[in-house]
Amino acid sequence: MKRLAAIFILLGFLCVGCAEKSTPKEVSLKLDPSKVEWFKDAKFGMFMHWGLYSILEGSYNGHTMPDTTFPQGNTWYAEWIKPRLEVPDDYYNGLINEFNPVKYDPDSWVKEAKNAGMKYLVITAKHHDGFALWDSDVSDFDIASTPYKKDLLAPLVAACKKYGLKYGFYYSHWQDWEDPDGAMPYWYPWRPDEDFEKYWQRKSLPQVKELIEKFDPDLLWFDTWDWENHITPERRDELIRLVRSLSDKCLINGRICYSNPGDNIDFLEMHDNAYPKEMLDKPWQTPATMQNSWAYHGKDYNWKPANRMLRYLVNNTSMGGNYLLNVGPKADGTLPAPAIRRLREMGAWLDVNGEAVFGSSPTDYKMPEGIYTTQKETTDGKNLYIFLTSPVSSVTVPAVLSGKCEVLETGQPIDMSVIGGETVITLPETLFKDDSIVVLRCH
Ligand code: JFZ
Repeated sequence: MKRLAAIFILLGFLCVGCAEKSTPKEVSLKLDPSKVEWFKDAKFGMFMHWGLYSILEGSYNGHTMPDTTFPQGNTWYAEWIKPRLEVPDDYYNGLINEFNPVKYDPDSWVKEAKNAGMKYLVITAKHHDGFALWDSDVSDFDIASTPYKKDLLAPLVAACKKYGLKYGFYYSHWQDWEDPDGAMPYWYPWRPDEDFEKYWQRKSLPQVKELIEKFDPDLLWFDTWDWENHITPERRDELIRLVRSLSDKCLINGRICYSNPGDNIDFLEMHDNAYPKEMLDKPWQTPATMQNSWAYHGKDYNWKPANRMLRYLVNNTSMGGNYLLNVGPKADGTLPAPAIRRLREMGAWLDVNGEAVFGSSPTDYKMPEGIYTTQKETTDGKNLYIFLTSPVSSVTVPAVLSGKCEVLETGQPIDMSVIGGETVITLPETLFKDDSIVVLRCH
């Protein structure tokens, strides 16, 4: 009898233990909608892929990605080098002894982002390889185990605060190639669900908790895709509940469970480099690369021109979405020169045209290909902004505009005439002096 009582008491204690460990059930899975406003106004953010893979720069043992001599090698994504170019575990995980970003200067990173017009920054706190950029209490596969030793996230967060940028973390909650129970790419044996559960409870959830408690992020960027995966609606909600219980502001993206994000996420994440041609019923963003690869790839020369990236930004703005543009820093902590030049070009354009982008909202005008519109209430009334991405001789707006029209950059007056219920704007040929996007402000 005594023994039975003792067992009951013990069970009681265990239960209290589990209640403490798991998160309170009564917490709402929905975030206060006002907390998403900054995101909707932000339009432009910086994504950063940085980790052990940055050391390899897309090449290993004489092979460079993409390399079709490997069955799974046909991709540019340098952060995927380990499974794709079949880098042995020991070699790859041993890179932890080499990662030493002595030139890391987060102040200069955030300054570049700020000058480019970006309003938030999202960095890979942990990518699929399992390596944590902060000093994690949960796993030793982290920055503290490198020669550099020092946490990389706290100084970045401080710089974001200094320059007024919101900040968030990419956290690979599903794939983890270092943890013995983490999910692996689809061509590996399927990780049994009960094993995955161990990783989930031992590393994934605790590291998310750690990230929120240590750094108080504005956003968490989770990643799954269309393959069969371990993130069931139950696990998805368990993770959402954890985030909500620890933060009343942290946004969660739709890729937490790509094919079934549910109603409690805060914004949708498009496919990589995918630009919707229509409005969506939730806030959204496109994660986009500057090279083909996310992580810095030394032989990926496919740098997109700044002007094209501005077009993507404008497309998304006109559809109510954001553009999260990626920069892959080098392993030494510096930003690649081609990335810096593009950021500065984009920033220079936004310096004079940002009024038409930031804080604007979409219109419901259907415009011809290559012409985009936004609108905004300003002190002198409601402005319509028209983005011309290539030379045209006239634009017809399906509305009556009674005020004036001018080129936003120069103030050059532009002729408008109302015909029927429409307004025809006539553009001089001399307007298109180079291939940059011309913005008109009309009201
Ligand atoms: C994922 C990662 O695997 C990749 O390394 C990078 O971090 C990127 C931002 O996200 O890649 C994906 C995710 C989803 C799809 C494609 C690539 N998808 O749904 O097609």
